[in-house]
Amino acid sequence: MRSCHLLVLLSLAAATLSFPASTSVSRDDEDLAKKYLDRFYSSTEKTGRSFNKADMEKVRITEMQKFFKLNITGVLNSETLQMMKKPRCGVPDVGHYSVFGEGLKWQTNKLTYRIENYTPDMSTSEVDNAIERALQVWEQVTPLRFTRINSGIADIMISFGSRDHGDFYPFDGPDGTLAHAFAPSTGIGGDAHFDDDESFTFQSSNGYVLFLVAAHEFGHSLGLSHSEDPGALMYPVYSYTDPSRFVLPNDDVRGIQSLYGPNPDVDHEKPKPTQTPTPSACDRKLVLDAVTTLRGEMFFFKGRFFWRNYPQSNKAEQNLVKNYWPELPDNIDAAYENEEKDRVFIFKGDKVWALNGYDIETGYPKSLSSMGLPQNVNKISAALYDQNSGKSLFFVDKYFYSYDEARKTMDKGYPKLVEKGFPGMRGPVTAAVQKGGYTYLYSGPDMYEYDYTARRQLRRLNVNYFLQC
Ligand SMILES: [Ca+2]
Ligand SMILES: [Ca+2]
Ligand SMILES: [Ca+2]
Ligand SMILES: [Zn+2]
Ligand SMILES: [Zn+2]
Repeated sequence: MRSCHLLVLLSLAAATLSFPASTSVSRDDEDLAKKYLDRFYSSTEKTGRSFNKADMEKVRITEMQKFFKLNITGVLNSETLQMMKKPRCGVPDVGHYSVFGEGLKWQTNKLTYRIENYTPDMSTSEVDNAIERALQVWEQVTPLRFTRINSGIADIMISFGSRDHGDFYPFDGPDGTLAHAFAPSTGIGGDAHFDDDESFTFQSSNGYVLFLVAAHEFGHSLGLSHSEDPGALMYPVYSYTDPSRFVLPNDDVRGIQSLYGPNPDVDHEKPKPTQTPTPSACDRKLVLDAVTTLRGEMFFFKGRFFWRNYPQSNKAEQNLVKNYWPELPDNIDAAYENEEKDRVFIFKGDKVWALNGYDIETGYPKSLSSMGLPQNVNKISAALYDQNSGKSLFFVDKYFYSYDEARKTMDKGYPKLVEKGFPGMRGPVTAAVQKGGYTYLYSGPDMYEYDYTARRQLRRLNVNYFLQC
């Protein structure tokens, strides 16, 4: 099965899983896990040794945890289930088709496509435009050229259908499989099918952006398999990006060019827009946007990405902000957790969002002044909650404010120079967090450990300290 499905189970995930607490596994979740492993990790069965059933499950779960860089336990825990419930594509990650194989590519650079029918969700011109731009994504970086035909058999036949639609891979109604596509070959090879029980949109995040789904599917149509890079278009999990600002990530460019080579017609004089590369947790020069705890874990934000760090894990898990919280902006300014209220606050510009696990509290985003900050502060650079004193500290470059959560008032005498509260801290504070009773202030790629109550600097560390690099 060289097909691609985007499983959409986000609402389900939010409804049934507390985040990120470990829970016992329900019967429904076990069924879901079995189906997931059968579909995406079936090939592990072909290993030479004979395993009993329980061992087999363990091997497949381990394979999946490896692919997604989860904590490798070999058991179905809530973290693994949570990943299984994310919207994703259906091409197996480990399987006969995880690598489409040597030479599984088109033998010509001139390909035809045909749009056989339309979805009622969008106007025909919107569908035409979305499909054309999705193909251009690949055309721009390769010698491939696509010509549209309106009758007869094209290399890439594009259609909308629901349930049984003429191949062996029926769609599943709303909120399951979104689309699938077949790797290059004659006949059904290259074809892309979209589940018309989904709601496709031109650019709204309320529904599935046809352009984004199609661009991913056409990657399969051209011979690409899945990428483990969460920033890649070919990552198995769907996420929203503004289609008008879409730039093909480097990982996908490398992938497609390994099959077809670069675009010979590209104007080398003209600077090309490039996607910011997926950040590395081990980059010694990394400057984090924000750091916070969340129910015992640590979250590190950088651009479109964040890392998540568990007490018992040995590697920080990287993901897209949009995969967890589709409504949150990228490139946030600051974040902190108020453990008593079980809320995480996320800041960008003059807005603040309150998170309750996966969910964004209703009524948010609110303005910064709702946190007690003065009207003239229109952006903060870092924030933390001091458990000892019950104060929230808001950093605005070299100054900080102290907000009394109990009395709901800003403490008198603020803003103060950061150096007054944190002796030895001279640069601007770019991120901050409190962990295990210690306060950590980041200034660019440097990090300083403080005992805030004693107003004492304890250690100078680096940005990677908590990132399990
Ligand atoms: Ca075909
Ligand atoms: Ca579906
Ligand atoms: Ca920041
Ligand atoms: Zn896919
Ligand atoms: Zn199909």
